[in-house]
Amino acid sequence: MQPIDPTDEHFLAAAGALRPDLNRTGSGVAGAPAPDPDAPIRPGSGLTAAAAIELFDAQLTSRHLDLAARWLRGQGFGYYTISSAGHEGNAALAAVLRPTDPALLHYRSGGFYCARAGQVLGQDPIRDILLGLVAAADEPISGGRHKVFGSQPLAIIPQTSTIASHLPRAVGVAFAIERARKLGVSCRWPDDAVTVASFGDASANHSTALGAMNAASWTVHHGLPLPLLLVCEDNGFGISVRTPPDWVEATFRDRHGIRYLSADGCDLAETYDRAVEAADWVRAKRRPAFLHLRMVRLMAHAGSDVETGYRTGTEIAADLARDPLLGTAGLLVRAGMLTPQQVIDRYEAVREQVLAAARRAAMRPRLSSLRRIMEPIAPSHPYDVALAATRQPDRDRRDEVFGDTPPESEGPLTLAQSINRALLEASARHPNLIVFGEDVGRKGGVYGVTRGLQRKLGASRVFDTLLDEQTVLGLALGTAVSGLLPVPEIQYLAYLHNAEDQLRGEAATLAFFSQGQYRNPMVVRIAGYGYQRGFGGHFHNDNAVGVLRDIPGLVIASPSRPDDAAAMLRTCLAAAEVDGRVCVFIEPIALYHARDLYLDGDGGWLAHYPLTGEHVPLGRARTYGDGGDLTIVTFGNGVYLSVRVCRRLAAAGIGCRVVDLRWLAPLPVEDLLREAATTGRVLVVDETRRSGGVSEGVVTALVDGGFTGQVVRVTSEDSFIPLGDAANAVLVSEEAIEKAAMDFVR
Ligand SMILES: Cc1ncc(C[n+]2csc(CCOP(=O)(O)OP(=O)(O)O)c2C)c(N)n1
Ligand SMILES: [Mg+2]
Repeated sequence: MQPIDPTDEHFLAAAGALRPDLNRTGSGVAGAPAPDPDAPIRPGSGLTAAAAIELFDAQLTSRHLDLAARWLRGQGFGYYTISSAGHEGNAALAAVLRPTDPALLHYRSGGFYCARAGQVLGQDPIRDILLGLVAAADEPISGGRHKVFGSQPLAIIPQTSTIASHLPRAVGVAFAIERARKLGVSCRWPDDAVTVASFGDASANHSTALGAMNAASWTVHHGLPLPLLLVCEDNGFGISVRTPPDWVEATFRDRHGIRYLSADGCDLAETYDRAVEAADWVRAKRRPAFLHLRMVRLMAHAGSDVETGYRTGTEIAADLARDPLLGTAGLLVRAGMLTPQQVIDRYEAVREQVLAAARRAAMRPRLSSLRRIMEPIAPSHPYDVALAATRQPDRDRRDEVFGDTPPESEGPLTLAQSINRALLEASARHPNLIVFGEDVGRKGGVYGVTRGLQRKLGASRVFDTLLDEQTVLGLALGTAVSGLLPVPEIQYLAYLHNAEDQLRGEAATLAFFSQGQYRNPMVVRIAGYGYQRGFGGHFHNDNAVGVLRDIPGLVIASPSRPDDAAAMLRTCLAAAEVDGRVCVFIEPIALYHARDLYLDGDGGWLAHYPLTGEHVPLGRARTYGDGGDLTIVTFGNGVYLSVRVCRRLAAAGIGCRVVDLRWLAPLPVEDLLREAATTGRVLVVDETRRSGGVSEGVVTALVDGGFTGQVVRVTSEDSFIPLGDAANAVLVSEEAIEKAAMDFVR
């Protein structure tokens, strides 16, 4: 076969020119004794000749997979051409780790993947990677949904394309290994595992990467263990943008609490030795290290990238001369393990093997059925969820946390109290549950919702994080995929947005891109919505949920009443446990401490704690009243406002019913259509926005469901929330609801 890329051509020419080191024993010269496979590949290195040969094969395989990717693309079969060429030194990283060490990898990890696959029986990395390149339906990790390095048997958690977005999760995974052991609950990874996370030099600048490293430093500073090996694969470029040669070292050499090591990533023996040092240190000390590997990027950024537009020919030639495959071939030839011809023969044999497999892969069926494509997004087993939600909590643990006053015996509770008790109860039902966020520990939350939890459950289960929502969610992602059941808190809805990709891009997609082989069950509690009396302004009254509503598979719970809140929290935790669902639980701040409904002292917004056997099925609404003139459809604060308005409407002779949606996703369509049909008139009361708010979904569901009556909506305005009383001008008011209802019915 003719070489198909300059990298290919260069390797063949340069490998043929390699020469053995005549000063070394067994130097491959005819008649010399055969070299000892257990001897170091180079004096002073811990890498044996035998191991070097194995890693060379992994490197060759990776390279030919990259060449095959270009061939497949050219033939119209392949969809992906970002290569690992120049980064194959990461095979050494796999060699120094265990195949049970969780890995979150850079997209140039072909060498690592092939080397790790060689450590586990029954793996066929050539087939699996090729199936990924052609998006075949039987590709084992994503089933043709995405080209990723991921594998369940190889403990490689697949990554998204968003650079650095896996690093907060990596911190969470490392944290989980130690925390699960401390709590005595089971973990997906062995007790002494090391988490490895790799990324590029340009990615290292991303705030997500820096946030994760900061979180690692913070963790160490607090004396907590964090077995995390960060690996920066520095090829000096982020597509066309240069990273100065000394930037990564200057920036990361002295990170507080993170040990820095570096190596020439094109030299397999040096990479191996430094990686052994780093991995052994992390494993033994349970502290993070940063391994900086200087590499080259061959075959450009991707197949479509013409690098001559931003690099000189001399530079490109200098990188080719540093080809890590050539480096390893040189080690092997110099040690007398292979002759130059044997190197070339081996290279060509792997080419043939990979190309033959590529031809087979190209013929594999692709994903075509919609049902199959979407299957992993929102698994739903309502019966099992109901069982899990209503399962008796461990009695001893429950007694321990509640003492003499179980919540059923407490008398009516506020929303905040009810959620508080539900979290305590959940700790007894789910021994792997952990609660964390900014201020949730000592202070018990800005609004007291988690008050007393840390004292009762201990600081290992209920703890404060540093002030970084990306880290809060990353901890949830990493602990969840490791087997814990995280309940992170985002202090205000407005502050979700700076970390939102961790939910949208990472949490919500994991099951989709791994066919459920990796899941990150969690319940993210978010204090939200407007009408706060104490604390004004937009950011403490943010009412925008559009950004959540369009995330496929995300469960959005929006309790309004105290009893529903506890029961819905049970459901969310059960849906997370049973179906691996990612749930967002939006708590209306303005109702946290509400007690009365119509009159001072009436206690109309308090409720008794639900009995253990009660839960609220996903996507089921609740109706208040049975009036026949008008159906008000609402949620959150809208329930409180609408129920009050209803009483006034009743006095005016208008019979209303108020439907509390309770779930903003999935919407309770069946209940909605039934209640709408009963009156034939629907007034949607939506405290979020007129555009992108919940009401758009409700109206659409009515139309889709064939509702033939009339629909009107009152919503908050498409505005940010101003400070003080001006807020009332943009938020839905009782007056607006009442007027709309009157106009509608009369
Ligand atoms: C958050 C984000 N922004 C932009 C991109 C587009 N992009 C993909 S790779 C890349 C460069 C990454 O460079 P580096 O981290 O050095 O990795 P390398 O490709 O050099 O190995 C960019 C900008 C992305 N994937 N994610
Ligand atoms: Mg780079």
